[in-house]
Amino acid sequence: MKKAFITGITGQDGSYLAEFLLAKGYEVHAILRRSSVFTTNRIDHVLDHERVKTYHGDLTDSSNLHTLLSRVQPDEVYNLGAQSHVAVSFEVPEYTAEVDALGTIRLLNAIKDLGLKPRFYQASTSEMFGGLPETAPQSERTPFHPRSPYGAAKLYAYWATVNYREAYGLHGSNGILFNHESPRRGETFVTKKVTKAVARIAQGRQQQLSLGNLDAKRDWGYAKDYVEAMWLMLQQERPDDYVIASGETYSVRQFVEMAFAVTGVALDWVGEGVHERGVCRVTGKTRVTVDPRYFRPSEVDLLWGDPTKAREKLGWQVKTPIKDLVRIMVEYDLRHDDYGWSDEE
Ligand code: NDP
Ligand code: GDR
Repeated sequence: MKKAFITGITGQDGSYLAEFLLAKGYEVHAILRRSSVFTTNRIDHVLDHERVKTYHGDLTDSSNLHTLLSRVQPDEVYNLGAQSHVAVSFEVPEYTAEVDALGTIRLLNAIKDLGLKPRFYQASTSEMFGGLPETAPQSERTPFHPRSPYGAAKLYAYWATVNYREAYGLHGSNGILFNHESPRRGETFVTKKVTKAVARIAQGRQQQLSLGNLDAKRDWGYAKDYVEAMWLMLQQERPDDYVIASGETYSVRQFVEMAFAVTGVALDWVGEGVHERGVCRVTGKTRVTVDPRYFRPSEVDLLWGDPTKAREKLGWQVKTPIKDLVRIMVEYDLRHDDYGWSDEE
């Protein structure tokens, strides 16, 4: 039986990956951070599984990682743990680097020092590209230009993984994943914020939705599809780096439109100015407004991935087009208004 070690299991991707690996027959070992509130909503349904073992742990604690890796002796390590919010990284840049950049080197170094030979997955990101329009569509050959402390920290972790591969023969792969969403997406990311608000507006329980930059474009996919790509990378004979994306790009404004369309509520954008452009009326009284509070000091304008290499080498491609993803998210939010997640999607 193969053993996987996961950091970030309580997050969106960690929860889907744990389900995926359990279905493949793996033993799943994972670290949980101590918190004053419960953080296991997304994985409560797998925590009692006989092949799931959790330990208190943190990417900021080298000795903890060393002890756990020595004890578990994993066949595969998936490093998904991170301060993953781009806007927040401008406010806590040092902490973001501590976890996302140095946390990765701590994990890599513990593996090396212990003489372990697991296959290693690093959760790299399209944020490393910076989304300059002239670089789109972005592939594995596109130059990096991070536009946030998060992107810069993730770039360090990307190169650390490449370096341990070249210097010590680590089977380490970077998945350069473009945005991927689901009903389990954190509620401060734009898609979940929109689908939740749209569901509540359609039910007459909310009037206003305040957003930031509606013109930013993202290549959005379904997280459930994307965790398979992580696993596929570690099943290859040779480690490598792969862009994982849908190959399509849409603006935040278009995402809002698609979400309202699921509910049948009509939208009517009004105004021409920077802020006014974002103002729209819904059913006469409800409005989507732009609040500069959500603007970022530097924005990533256009993410549009070219997943050709993943398709050719991993045999991976998107199964869930964006319209289906938006419908899955909105319909879930129409059924569930509580904080938390259900494994029923
Ligand atoms: P989430 O924010 O949903 O989950 C992040 C996870 O990291 C949580 O389990 C969190 O634990 C954990 N974590 C945070 N800080 C630490 C720490 N100091 N030590 C250990 N664990 C920690 O992210 P996603 O699931 O969306 O993303 C997974 C990974 O993929 C992240 O690294 C993210 O940066 C990256 N990524 C995500 C993309 C996306 O579109 N979703 C695209 C590309 C890359 P807790 O619950 O305790 O906070
Ligand atoms: P992103 O995701 O920054 O791409 O990072 P997010 O959903 O936060 O933002 C996407 C785009 O929407 C714009 N936006 C808003 N964003 C948020 N959060 N809230 C708003 O109200 C809002 N209004 C407009 C943003 O400016 C941005 O352009 C995600 C994370 O999962 C990262 O960890 C991951 O690496 C990247 O995706 C790929």
